[in-house]
Amino acid sequence: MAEIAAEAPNSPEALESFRIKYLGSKGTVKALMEALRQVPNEQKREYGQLMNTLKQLAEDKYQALKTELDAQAELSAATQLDLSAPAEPLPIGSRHPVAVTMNRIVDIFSRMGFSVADGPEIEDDWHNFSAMNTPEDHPARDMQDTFYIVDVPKMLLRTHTSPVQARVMENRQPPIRIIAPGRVYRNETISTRSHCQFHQVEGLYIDENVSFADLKQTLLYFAQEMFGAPRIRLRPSFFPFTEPSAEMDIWLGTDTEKNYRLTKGTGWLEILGCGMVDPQVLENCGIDSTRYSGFAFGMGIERQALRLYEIGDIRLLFENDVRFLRQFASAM
Ligand code: 2NL
Repeated sequence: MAEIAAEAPNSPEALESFRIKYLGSKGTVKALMEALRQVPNEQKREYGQLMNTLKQLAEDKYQALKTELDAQAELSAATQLDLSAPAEPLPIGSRHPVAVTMNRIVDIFSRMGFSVADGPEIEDDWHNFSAMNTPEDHPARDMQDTFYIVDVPKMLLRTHTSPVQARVMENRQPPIRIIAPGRVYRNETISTRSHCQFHQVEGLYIDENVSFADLKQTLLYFAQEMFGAPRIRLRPSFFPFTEPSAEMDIWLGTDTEKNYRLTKGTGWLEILGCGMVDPQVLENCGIDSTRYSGFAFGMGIERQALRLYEIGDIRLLFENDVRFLRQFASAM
């Protein structure tokens, strides 16, 4: 007993030796217990009690030392923390190429005095279609093309950002100069695994005496800033919400094989749709069409991003593979 009391293991290794020596399967306590069998019967009681006291002493000592050593280890781990050490580097994300492209478009129009407007992605039939002069039997309204909310047939996922502009017109009077970037939804299949969500930017300019010449000059400036394109051309087109309507092409030329291929040998590349806002659309949104006129335009972002960064497959924009996205880390 004196021997146990004298022991003072002061490291985890010494404590383990202590445990093996006294409490292990070949230890002192075990050996003395074995010896109990040889003790004469009349002394067994006394010997047994002594044994138990001994065993208890060894176990108590072991537990007490273990608690103390554990506490010491914890304390030294804490004091060894170097709080002045630099932090582990965090992996920094980068902006998505669609976002970069959208920001560039917004930036160019901001410089011409347009401000950003936004609105709900779940819209009503009025703001998405009716106010925009889209007739009841127009194919765009078809279930095949539009996601309707189950049980609420007048609600849908917006198919363009025009409803944002419709809401602005309802809420304030001209001059209005806004740009509406955002997500839009079409019930189409790009591929079996990709969904049907796209990004669009639309613009709207309404004031007294806004003419087709204003539209042309605004979009020429945009084409020059965005693509470095020296020239644009406007081809007649049709949209329910503009009259007259046009598609805008930019001049790339056919000097390089890439441009030849991209423009199918014509030198011209289609970029966006535009037109003078139909007077009926202005009236639908509470604006006096005898006093005010305006122009509007719209373009898909994914397509511009593919062109800007020479990306070969639109699915790369939805898969979010970091090996692909990392390449745009410096584009911001
Ligand atoms: C395209 C063509 C266009 C508009 C969008 C518009 C908005 C209002 C009034 C009139 Cl509030 N028009 N937006 C006008 C012409 C074309 O988009 O190809 N988009 C992807």
